Amino acid sequence: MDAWYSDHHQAHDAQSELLGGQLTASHETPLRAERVLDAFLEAGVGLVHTPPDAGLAPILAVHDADYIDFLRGAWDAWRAIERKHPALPTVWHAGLGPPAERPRHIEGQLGYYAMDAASAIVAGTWTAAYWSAQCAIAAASSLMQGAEGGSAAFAICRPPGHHATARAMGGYCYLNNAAIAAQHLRALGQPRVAVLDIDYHHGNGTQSIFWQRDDVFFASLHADPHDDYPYFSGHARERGEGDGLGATLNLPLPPGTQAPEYLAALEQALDAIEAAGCTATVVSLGVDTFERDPISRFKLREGDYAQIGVRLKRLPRPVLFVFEGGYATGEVGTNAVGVLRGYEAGIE
Ligand code: SP5
Ligand code: ZN
Repeated sequence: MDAWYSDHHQAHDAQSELLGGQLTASHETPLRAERVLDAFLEAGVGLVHTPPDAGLAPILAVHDADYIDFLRGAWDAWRAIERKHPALPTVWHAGLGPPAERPRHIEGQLGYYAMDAASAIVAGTWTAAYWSAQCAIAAASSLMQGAEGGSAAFAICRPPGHHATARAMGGYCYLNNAAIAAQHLRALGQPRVAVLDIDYHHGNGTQSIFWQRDDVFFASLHADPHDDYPYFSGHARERGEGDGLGATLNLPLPPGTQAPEYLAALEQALDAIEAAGCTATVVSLGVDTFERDPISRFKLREGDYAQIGVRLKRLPRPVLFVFEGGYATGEVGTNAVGVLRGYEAGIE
């Protein structure tokens, strides 16, 4: 399988995040994507392509236009009042009535369009997020053209995407690369697309984007939201609404989860995707389930990632892998590529 990668991601280095009451160095660093690229090349999985510019249309098919305008202009507005630090929100509506109205001041806008104080905007954030999404779009297109060949592709996206909703950033995410790819596969003719999210954190953004839709089936394995970020979604009782009722499946798992329980839950998700009659799959591939991940609490080991990959051969093809989280910089590349290698070995 081939991969899509853009070095524009380097323009986004958020520097700080608010974690545990402290402004600390961001865990989401440029080094992560470089490690994944290196591991992909070293393993000889396939070729690496630079995405062409498919423009804003596939992004606007998922995200609200006012949110995109905000992302594009936020740094300049922030720089006009604050010259030293990355832009981070400090105030939120928090569901207090009356309904929120977009404030004029950038400080208010940051809170209006953000779900946490861990996702800073710096000078290169928009450029990096835009090209991260373009990697996902190009990889999806390639699967429909049969061009760069094969029934699987890997988008080395950075910044990640699965926490971003149609109109909010958070969890280091600005544009929802996986949702944009799934929507793009729909636009290119796939009747029903599965999104399987195996990042440690619940893909709250992806879930919310497809919550009321039947044409994209969302299944996620993640830390129980009682115990970890994003806290406000990912419970097993959340199954979608309206036309989307039954097209969302959440499999929350406890802190300390190891491979046997993890793989059992994965089989459940794969059974549900099989039953849903999907014709293509997007995998939100986070490897922050790793035992030495600095912000997570599952206990998967290096060898487990190939085991995950082998099981994913049951997914409806074509399959697009979209890189999400994973913060143990020493192992993030080999773990992510471990899934791809297991997958390729598992395909007959
Ligand atoms: C894409 C992705 O994986 N985003 C994750 C964002 C998580 N941010 C909040 C993490 C809170 C962790 N709290 C436990 C700290 C342990 N020292
Ligand atoms: Zn994560």
